[in-house]
Amino acid sequence: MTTKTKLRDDILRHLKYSLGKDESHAQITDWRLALSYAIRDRIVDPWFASTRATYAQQGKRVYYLSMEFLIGRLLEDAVVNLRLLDETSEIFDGLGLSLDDVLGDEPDAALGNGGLGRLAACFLESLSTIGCPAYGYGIRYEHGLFKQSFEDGRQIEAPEDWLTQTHAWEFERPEASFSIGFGGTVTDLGGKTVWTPDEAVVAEAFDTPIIGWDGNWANTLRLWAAVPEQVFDLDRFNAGDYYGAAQPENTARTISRVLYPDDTTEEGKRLRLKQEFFFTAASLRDILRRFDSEYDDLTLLPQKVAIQLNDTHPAIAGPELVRLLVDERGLALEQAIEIARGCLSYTNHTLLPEALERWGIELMSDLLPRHMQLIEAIDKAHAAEHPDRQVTMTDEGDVLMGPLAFAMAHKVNGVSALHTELMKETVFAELHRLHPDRIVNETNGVTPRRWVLSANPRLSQLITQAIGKGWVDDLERLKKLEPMADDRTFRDAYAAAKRANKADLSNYLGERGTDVDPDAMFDVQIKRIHEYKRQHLNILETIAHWLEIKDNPNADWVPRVKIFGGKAAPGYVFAKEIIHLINAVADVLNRDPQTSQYLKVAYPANYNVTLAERLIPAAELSEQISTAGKEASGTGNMKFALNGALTIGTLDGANVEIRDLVGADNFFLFGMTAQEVVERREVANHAQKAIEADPRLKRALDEIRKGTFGDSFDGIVGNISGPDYFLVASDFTDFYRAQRDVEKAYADQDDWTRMAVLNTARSGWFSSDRTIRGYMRDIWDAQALVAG
Ligand code: 73E
Repeated sequence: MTTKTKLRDDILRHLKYSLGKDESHAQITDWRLALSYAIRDRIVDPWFASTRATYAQQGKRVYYLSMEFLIGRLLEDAVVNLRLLDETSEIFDGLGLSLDDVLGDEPDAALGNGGLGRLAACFLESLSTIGCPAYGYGIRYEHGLFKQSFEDGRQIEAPEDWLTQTHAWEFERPEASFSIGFGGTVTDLGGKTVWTPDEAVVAEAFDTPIIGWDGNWANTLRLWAAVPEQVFDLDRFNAGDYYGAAQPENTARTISRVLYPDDTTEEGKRLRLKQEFFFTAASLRDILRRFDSEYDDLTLLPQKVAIQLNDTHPAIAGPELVRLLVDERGLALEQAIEIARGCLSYTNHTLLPEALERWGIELMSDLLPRHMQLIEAIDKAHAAEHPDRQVTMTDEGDVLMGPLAFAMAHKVNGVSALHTELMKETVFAELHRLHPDRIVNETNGVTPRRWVLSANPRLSQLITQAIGKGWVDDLERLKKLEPMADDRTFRDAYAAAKRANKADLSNYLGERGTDVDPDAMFDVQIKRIHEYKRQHLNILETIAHWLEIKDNPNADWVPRVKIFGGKAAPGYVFAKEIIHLINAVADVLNRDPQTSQYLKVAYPANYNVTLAERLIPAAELSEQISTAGKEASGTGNMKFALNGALTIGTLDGANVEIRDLVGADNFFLFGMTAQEVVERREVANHAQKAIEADPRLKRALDEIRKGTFGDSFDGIVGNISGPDYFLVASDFTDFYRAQRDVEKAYADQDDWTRMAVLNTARSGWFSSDRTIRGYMRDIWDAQALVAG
């Protein structure tokens, strides 16, 4: 039987016997589930084989602890990685259905906010592709990131409810559950410290297999759901207190109810700390249980277990692991700290002060009294080793999670070369002086399976025709495309693929109310809305350019569509005003008969992984315009470069490395450097000076102020004209200049394509496979295995 016939039979069998549906009555969801089960069947064997190989070879396991896994849809990934896409597509053609519709029916699991969560998802896929034994550990949120819509141009949030739609990926593991305690008291029982919590919830495991490229290896994403120890309070029910009877259930479930919708801002919420401890403690218990099943010598732990902390969100792992080793296993404190540090390492993702976690000592003592004692003990031990130190793990009544994570990790990494250097110079300067070998850099990456092969099939086909299939798991082979930048036939084919992707996107945008010309330049800024990312700089430049077109509507303007996508944290007032302004500008410009043929603004709502997969392959210009020193890395920037969009950007995060690799001639640089940014802030009235020096900027601000876009947007205009911490005014003039350079370059379409080809050819280094190999070598000391 051929692969295709067998798969088809399996789909039909699942439709009938797993879903109980007759072909003639099957809905799209039934087909999606039938396909999912048939695909899942093909993952289970390699999954088991991977586990067996890890046990048989006593391999070191990597545990990636993360509050967020922005995995998106999984079915297409699985079909692609099993190399069954063509067969699957033909099967559904034969059934009179479109595979795109079937794949599109899957809920997009938005268990993350942005880059940090998406990075975790790319890492899981690369770990499986490489064959590194690994587990992702996180929270099974009932509600992921909120759904965004616009009303009168303003963001409206609605709850996300992916779990109400059936999906086939998770296996419930009621046998793998742990009771996690909070609060209570600590007592000394004859030299033995005992923590007696006064509240407990059960962490129940749900496993999702993550299959790597070519289907050889699969790792597990284990997400914890919070369930009550006692489902129901029968006494209260019998006493007539029907609502009260359900209270234990509610209190427990609240912990895994919803993802915190903040990206790079931290909210000091008790529930957040509970979530962090909940999943960290459950994961550590699970890790030790697995270790105990194989070894009986705790000093082997660092040789067999690597635990990566994705930012400080799981940093309570330090004290908790020490507690398990000291209080429950009887080790001495110093030895416990050493063993824990041998296992733990910490990734820092941001230097923004508002995102550096700190928890009130009072809250910590109340919720985790034993951990508070151990944090003080860890701090004291560190002080004893470094008598001249200034840093402390507590400050002004708070526990500082960054220094704590640093002290408890054997390696601490930044996510781009620039960010790692800034870590050494600023936030961790003193800790770096005390531990000069601890900080390492691991520049982020993205998985080419999702972000090129499946998101951009046209480009992928072209690449494979040109250089063979090997690039998919050896992305630096894209280098072989370099000479083809000078090959006319290849360039034409490359441009045709881009043009077709743009046509698809313009249909999509058209269906959502914004008609755009597929021959215009597609200029895209997609990411969380944040002042440091400066969407307001982009829209301000758009207004200035619009005014310039209006002055001279008959000139030969390069048509452009400015596309925005992104959500604002619900409590972030300034970011929400930026959203409102973008929509208000879109409203005016798109209806302007003089200019709309040259300049339009599109802002599709509810930006998520699925929408990113549509936008990136169609993009020609990638906006990476953060204030230098503020964007730790960025990963969208890498996806764009791989898909042949040219970057307009500052020297920030991984933009620096992108520019180094693709070449300065193929990158539109503007703006101040991180150093210049610091100096500029010292200049008195820097914003006013910049505005007075640039009449275009002044005019754009006046245009907003006078109400052309409905509202007067006092927050934005006032900020840019006043404190302007993110230096929108000071970077405006150079940004405007760089945008005109972009237009000049775009006017020569063929040369533009040449530059785009070079971007693709030279971006192979940004594969997350390369990043993971770096972590394995520099941080985890982990080896890849082969499943039998
Ligand atoms: O530059 C990005 C980076 O590419 C950075 O802002 C982001 O992480 C990406 C992956 O390394 C990030 N997210 C957060 N901090 N940095 C964060 C902070 C608090 C809550 C949720 C996310």
